[in-house]
Amino acid sequence: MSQERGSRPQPVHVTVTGAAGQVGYALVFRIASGQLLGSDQPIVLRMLDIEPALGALEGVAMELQDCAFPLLQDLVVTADANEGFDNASWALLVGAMPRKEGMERGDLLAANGGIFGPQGQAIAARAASDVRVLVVGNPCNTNALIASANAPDLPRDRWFAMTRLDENRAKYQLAHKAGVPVAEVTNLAIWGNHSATQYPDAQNAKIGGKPAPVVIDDDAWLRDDFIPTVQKRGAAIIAARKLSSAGSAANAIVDSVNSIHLGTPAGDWTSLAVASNGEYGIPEGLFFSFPVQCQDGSWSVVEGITHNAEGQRRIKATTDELLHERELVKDLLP
Ligand code: NAX
Repeated sequence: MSQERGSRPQPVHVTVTGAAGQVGYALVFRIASGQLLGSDQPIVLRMLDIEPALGALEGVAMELQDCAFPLLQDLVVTADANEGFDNASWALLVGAMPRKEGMERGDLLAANGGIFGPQGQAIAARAASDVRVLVVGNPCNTNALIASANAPDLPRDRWFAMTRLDENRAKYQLAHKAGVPVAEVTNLAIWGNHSATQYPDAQNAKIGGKPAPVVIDDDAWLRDDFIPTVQKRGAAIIAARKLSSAGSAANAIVDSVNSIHLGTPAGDWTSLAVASNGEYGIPEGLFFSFPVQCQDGSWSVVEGITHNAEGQRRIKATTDELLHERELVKDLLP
């Protein structure tokens, strides 16, 4: 961002779709307070939702005004995607159609394709030239595939789908089991789809710099307890709260952008679903969660990680699921 001598940086436009929803509500205050892009970066917050949600969104806008956030330079409330993404440097695609009773996964994918295709086109047409896009609305990997396919001129390395919440969930489980602070758990990658087939990889994780399986020393727990707990944590939260994760999801969005923007710590990595370039044999173009290192605004998939037979089997299962999802939406990919 350009900065004139002695003046504040130019404001960065951040778009949040589905801003009237529960993740949106947990997210926008954190963005406006400076937690997303830093405490000296003014923000223009562009909140996009559908027409029937605009009344509620006006209420969120009033609350944001009432916080008197020094960094919040301007607020836009709109149901028009072109206006919503205008000049955006960050597009956080949270809004999506929830699965309704009796809806098959294919119907859900198609319904969301109807949202993410046009949003991809609006981003390509209206966003800033440095735009980066994080897709959160589910099924987020395949929604990212659809949106990015509808913005063919935008480099694919600008597109991400979120698996950081799964990573954070996994880190907590390992730290709790080992009886250490969560910050001691590093190098934890989620592989594959943000779904119950994801592979949370404790085998290559570290606790206090040592291999997690050595520290935990309980293979049965890692296989039969840890993996399903992480895979099904979203469902456990719905069962307890009668609502899906919102605060932790918003937190993971902030974490994801922080990692992309500020970089990952030396020797560590984070989990992001990105378009595969064939790494680890994953079919080209699938949005697949990998361990990713970020530095100076660019990123790369960490290469050379090995998996045992069970890890390989799980990675194949999540890849097959993503291939199936791609097949179901192939008519939405121009
Ligand atoms: P809500 O139903 O509370 O909010 C969704 C919002 O999106 C609503 O305000 C709705 O009006 C809006 N919306 C629908 N269609 C839209 C469109 N075409 N343009 C703009 N806005 C639109 O859901 P919430 O709990 O906030 O969850 C949002 C999405 O995040 C869901 O798809 C959910 O499955 C997904 N999640 C993904 C996570 C991840 O780790 N990747 C974790 C959290 C969350 O469950």
